[in-house]
Amino acid sequence: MDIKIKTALISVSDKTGVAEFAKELSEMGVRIISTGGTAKKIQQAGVDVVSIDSVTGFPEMMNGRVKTLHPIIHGGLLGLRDNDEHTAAMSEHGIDPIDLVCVNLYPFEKTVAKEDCTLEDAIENIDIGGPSMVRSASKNYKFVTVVTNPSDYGEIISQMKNNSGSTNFQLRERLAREAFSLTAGYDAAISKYLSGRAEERFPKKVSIPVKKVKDLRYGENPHQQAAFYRASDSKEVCVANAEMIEGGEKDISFNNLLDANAAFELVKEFDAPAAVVVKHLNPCGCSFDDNIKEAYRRAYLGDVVSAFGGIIALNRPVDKELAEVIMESYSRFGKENGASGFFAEVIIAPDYDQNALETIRTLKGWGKRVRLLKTGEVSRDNINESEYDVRCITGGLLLQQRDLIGWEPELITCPTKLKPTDAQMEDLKMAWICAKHVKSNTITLVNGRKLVGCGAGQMNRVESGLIAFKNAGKQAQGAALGSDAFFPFPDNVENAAQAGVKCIVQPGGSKKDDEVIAKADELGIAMIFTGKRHFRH
Ligand code: 93A
Repeated sequence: MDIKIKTALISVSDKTGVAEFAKELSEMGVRIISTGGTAKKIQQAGVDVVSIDSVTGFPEMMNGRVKTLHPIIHGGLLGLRDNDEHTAAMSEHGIDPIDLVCVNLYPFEKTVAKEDCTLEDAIENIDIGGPSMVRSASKNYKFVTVVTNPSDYGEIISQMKNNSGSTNFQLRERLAREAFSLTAGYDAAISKYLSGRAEERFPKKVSIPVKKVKDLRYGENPHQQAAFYRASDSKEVCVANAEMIEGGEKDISFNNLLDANAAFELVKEFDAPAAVVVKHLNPCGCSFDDNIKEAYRRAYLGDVVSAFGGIIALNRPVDKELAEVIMESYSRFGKENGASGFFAEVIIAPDYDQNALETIRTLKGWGKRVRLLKTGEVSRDNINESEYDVRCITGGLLLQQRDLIGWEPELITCPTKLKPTDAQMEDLKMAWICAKHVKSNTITLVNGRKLVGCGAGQMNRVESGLIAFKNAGKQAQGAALGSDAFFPFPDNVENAAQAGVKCIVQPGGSKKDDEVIAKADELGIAMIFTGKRHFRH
């Protein structure tokens, strides 16, 4: 079927030959609608043009992001001329048919090929309106001619000239085929570019700027030499950037730095005053409270045996009173609670006042041995998200983004019949945050804002649970349980119920979730799913 071209819409980025094409069309009596830059170019050649905004009744807006995206345009392209309903809709809404679309797209590939191309440049060069018109016209090629390549202008004009201003079906079909292949290639280029950017996060060559701080006494063991380097562009409030204000009798060690980092990264998660005691990279004590002294006292009492020789992290400055409470755990209340003795290797806190320092120094015994690290005010605003988490394997390095995700209330679901109470929810949140900072497999137990049990680094999750329950003893009664990854079987739920656990937080997503949920329902446990896991290998 031949279709006479009465109205043409021209909107091109590559303006090669467009003025001549428009002139020829115009001379055959075709009405030409056009967008900003194209209209200007055509007008300069002395050809009459109708501006797109006078057709749509809307100005081109948002820096040109919206210019042709309008039902007046897409109705004119998509409406079937031989369908009564379509033609009725067109006349009802004042939509004139558009018989020819001449479009070429924003030069996305050329833009991203430039060396200095920014993400913003690339995004702005994703053409939306152009491909939309091309696709609308191509879908309706029975009636509409779509031109996407200046090399086709000549053939179209000559066919129209020889055919009373019409194009034939065969030509329109070929042009539509080419047009769909153009938009498919265009989208593929965008997708490829964006995937390439994902790869760029981990470039082929890595250079992480670091500055040597000092040689360390030794590494993990006395027969290993070691040194401490600081990432020179890191502004984060963290152990690496902390100031050692009291060195103890021996300088801070490789293991002290690792443990201090583990302790401080956990205490940083809390907005409320919080205290953490870490041993061998895992927290054995953690608590928060309106009052930092109470938070410390409860953190310490979570596991007085493991706290011996631990690392204490606080997210509030240490004053004399807090220093006294810490000292008391060495003497009176530590002993009252079953500790045979106590000392801490490191205390890490935002600051220490003069009286606190004197209190710590005057204590015979570990007061002289403890290393004090001062970090400055704890803030999560300056966490450097682009920083890598670097791990070593023999002969290589592994890089990953840091695990900066914490508690995400919008992702939480509760599949059990019982729902956690507000108080349980608070403990579940803490159990979850603590689990994130424990070596996998992890089971944490929190009761009344206090970490009371922790099973870390076991080769199966059941064993981690059993350790946590044993750790907690009576404190497991009514506790909230956190698991860093899903339960593959219901066995952990059974053991938890036996220990007195009343609520559970875990990612969910196991093949056997149904069985796990059924077990929790049977045993009267409220369980929530976080939808994300926190492996820490
Ligand atoms: O930014 S867009 O995606 N939004 C639109 O509504 C739109 N309509 C046409 N880009 C749009 N276009 C594109 O503008 C065409 O595909 C063409 O590449 C270009 C022509 O703009 P001008 O005539 O102002 O030079």
